[in-house]
Amino acid sequence: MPALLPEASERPGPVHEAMHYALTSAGKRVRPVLTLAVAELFGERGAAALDLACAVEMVHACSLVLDDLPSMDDAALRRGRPTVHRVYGEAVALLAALALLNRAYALVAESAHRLSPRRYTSEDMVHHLAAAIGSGGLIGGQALDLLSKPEDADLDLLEYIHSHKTGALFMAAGELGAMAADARRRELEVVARFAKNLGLAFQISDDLLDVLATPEETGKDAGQDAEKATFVKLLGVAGAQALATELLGFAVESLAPLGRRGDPLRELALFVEKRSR
Ligand code: GRG
Repeated sequence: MPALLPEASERPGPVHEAMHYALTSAGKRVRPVLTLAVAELFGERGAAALDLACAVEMVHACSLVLDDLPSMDDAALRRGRPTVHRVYGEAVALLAALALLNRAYALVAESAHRLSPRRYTSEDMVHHLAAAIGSGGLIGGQALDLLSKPEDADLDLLEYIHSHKTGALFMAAGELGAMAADARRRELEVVARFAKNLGLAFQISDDLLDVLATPEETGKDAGQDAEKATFVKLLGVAGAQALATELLGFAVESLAPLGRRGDPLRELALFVEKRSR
């Protein structure tokens, strides 16, 4: 993955260094694994699919750098190390995040061109990612996450926030993998349904870990959601756990049309169910 970025020694050094710092730290890589698992189950195993998966991780890394900024969550710890702005300053962190995002778009276009699936154009793939990130996707979810008061939160608002700020990138990760492998539209829908439920369950488990796990376990500050609307606040720990389990059940059910080919995705759902970081 670092080979897909400009060298840290290349100008502007601090921005490139911060990009490497953000991208190569010890994340779980769930989203790119989803892209690769989906591409592989539909028969695509080449290097271009790997680059596509790296682009998805770049978008995620960008979102984490922005999410941690003082004007957003003001986090000190991420992936077991100081956040990017704590090391490089706010201006460099912002520029590095934007540069990661830009690199991701370029990489999706390049990979799509190399893959050249029959059913999807390179524009389809770039457009798909852009829609997932925009104000109707991650940005929209993040905006309402920051602006909503916990007392205003109901299930509908929380579902909007979670499915946009987290679910949208899970969906794009899965769908891009399917497009890379030239999956049929019907198969793309199966993947989208799986990824939507998986993403929502993943965010609920993230909220649960925020109250139940230590910074040593998660690699990030605990209690970050104290001022926020979360499913844990609305439903309690047991209620949120039950909802996450139900959503993972829906995710796995939606894989039925894939038969045994869906097993790697079933494994991923199990990982989300059991995760402790
Ligand atoms: C322009 C890409 C872009 C985003 C702008 C800041 C923002 C809008 C959105 C933030 C979205 C966000 C950070 C949602 C939280 C998702 C989440 C559960 C993060 C933690 O994911 P893990 O556990 O992290 O997969 P690791 O470190 O393992 O990769």
